[in-house]
Amino acid sequence: MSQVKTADSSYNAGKLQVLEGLDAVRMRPGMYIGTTSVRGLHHLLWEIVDNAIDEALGGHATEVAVTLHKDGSASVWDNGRGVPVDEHPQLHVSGVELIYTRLHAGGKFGNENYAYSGGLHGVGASVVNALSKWLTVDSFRDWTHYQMRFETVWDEKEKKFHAGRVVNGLEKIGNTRKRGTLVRFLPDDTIFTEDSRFNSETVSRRLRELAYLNKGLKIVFHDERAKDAEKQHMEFCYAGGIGDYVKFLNANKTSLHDAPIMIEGKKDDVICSVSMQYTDGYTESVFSYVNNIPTGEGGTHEMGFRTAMTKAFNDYARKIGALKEKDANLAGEDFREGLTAVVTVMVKNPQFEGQTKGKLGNSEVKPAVENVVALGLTEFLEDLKNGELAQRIVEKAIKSAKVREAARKARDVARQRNSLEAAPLVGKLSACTGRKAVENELFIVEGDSAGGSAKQGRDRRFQAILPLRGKPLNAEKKRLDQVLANDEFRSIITALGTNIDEDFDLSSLKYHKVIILSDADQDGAHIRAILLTFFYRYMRELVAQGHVYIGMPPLYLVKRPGGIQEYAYDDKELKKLTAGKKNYTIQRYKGLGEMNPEQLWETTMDPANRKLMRVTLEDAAREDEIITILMGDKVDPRREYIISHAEFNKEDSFEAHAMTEKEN
Ligand code: TSJ
Repeated sequence: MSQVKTADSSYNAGKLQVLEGLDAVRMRPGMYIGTTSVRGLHHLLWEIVDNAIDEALGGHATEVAVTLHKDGSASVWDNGRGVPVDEHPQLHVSGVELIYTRLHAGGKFGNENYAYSGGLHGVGASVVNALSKWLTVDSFRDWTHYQMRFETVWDEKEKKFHAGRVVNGLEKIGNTRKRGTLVRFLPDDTIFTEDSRFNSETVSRRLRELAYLNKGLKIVFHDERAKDAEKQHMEFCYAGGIGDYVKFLNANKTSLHDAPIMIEGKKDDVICSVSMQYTDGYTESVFSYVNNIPTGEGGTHEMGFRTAMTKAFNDYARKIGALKEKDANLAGEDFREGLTAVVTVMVKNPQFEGQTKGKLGNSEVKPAVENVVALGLTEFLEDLKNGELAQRIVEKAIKSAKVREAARKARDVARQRNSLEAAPLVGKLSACTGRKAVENELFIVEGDSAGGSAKQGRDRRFQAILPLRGKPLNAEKKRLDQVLANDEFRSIITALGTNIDEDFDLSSLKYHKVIILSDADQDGAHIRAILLTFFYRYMRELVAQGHVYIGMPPLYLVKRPGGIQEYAYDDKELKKLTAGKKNYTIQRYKGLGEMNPEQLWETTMDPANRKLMRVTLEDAAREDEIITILMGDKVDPRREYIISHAEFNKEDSFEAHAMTEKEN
């Protein structure tokens, strides 16, 4: 393997520092990419993809392609200008070398065209280089194909790795008629020890999302590892941008109008696009983004959007006489009943706040978005050809206000009677004896029989069991009053002690771990999705503060001679357990009910042995989105989706982060 050149004129103190900078990334990868779990692994890919998308955003590229290769590497290509290859006047190294070896260097800095680049993933290509075994860059520029290669090399003298060193300096490979940049890298599996393989589902989902967010951009995805031809090659390109996105989200629902309401504008350096489509349902689904990054916790852009919507619709309602002078204004939520919307903004120097950094904090964005949306929406409503739709939305809102008022009254009565505390829990919840909420755990268990096993197997000092009989109803199609009327949800609300929605109070939480235990089959996945959607919609803080977990029962029991029994939680573990062994039998667990109380305790409930996945707000939001897509009026696509996504215990599906108890 080649060595790093020393003692030439370009080798100066500054450069040495730079290289040690990359080594530092390997010492503390978490500081740069947050985590070395699969999530951090994907951050590497998003960083590179972001750079290609930036080239398109700047108007220089029309196509981006991502390939997952069989050797575990990934490559990203765009048909833009090609990364600059000329030498930096002071540093005497090429632009390419600068981008990959200097922390925080790159085209994005000090360049107006790149002012809106992503703030969250923007760790720099150099970080990707530092955390890869090797990385290659091909630049097709000025009719010439240039190439450069970096490797993380072992230093025998110093007994350590040097991150991302140049092994092949910038070379002219030949002539070309192509333009663009191709970057390929192999994530270092000694860094990403948990899992160093890219997840096809995660990657394709995000690429599809990026295609919706960047109107007209063609994004191609190749997964050379996939067996299924259908999954090997996908193309995403949406001429309607986020308008197509809301149509996709509403595909299984009955929408009130065909063409989404589109609003676009720029105010004070904030570029803002909104698409809205109403359905005949009751729930509101607003998906927001800042510089192409999802903001699951909302923030100032969503606030501006809501304020503007409320104002524009109320003004319009008065103008057409639906609201009289004496009438109070309608509430914002009344105009959002049945609404699916996508709000996306481009912001300079975005500040991300909140637990998961999923909330936009920039205060200047609210008035800017408010201005753009109020103007655009008013224009839409006052356009005579939209009059009929506008009238229907106002009527729907007036109806919603009436129902809401009735529900509030009913709730007040219910609260006075304290009925939430009473009936549904009798004979259902098996409470624990301990009184310390911080230590206590509530297992929400699918089915009475598994509930019975859990009840017998648990440590009653701190573990409470709430069995669910059948499925709780899907919160998606229901109004709050209907959700409150459902016994399964009522018992969960009562057991947790927090109340819900506007009245939610985290400080009254009686169990700091809320653990969903469902079967590893379709029904189980469905129940889990419904529960997560419920928590996401009505107890969001519970998820945001990390109180919600998914219990992981083992999938297999391996028995060997001599009475040896071992459990495997996924196929990978099963392979490990049986590798090189003869004389064993495998029992596959289909449901929790197949385990006796001792087995359930040992494998799934005992904090010393069990596996839990902590649910992030992102995970819950994804379930919510899936439910939004699925729980429409049409049945077949829904079934198909559930079936293809239900095997959550397989490595490459549900992506909450598996953690053992110790890591928490
Ligand atoms: F991440 C990355 F940096 F490695 C990367 C960059 C990865 C990929 C897939 C693409 C890119 C990239 C960078 N694509 N296109 C560019 N463009 C530039 O860096 C560029 C090109 C021309 C000029 C110019 O002023 O002529 C300026 C820049 C910044």
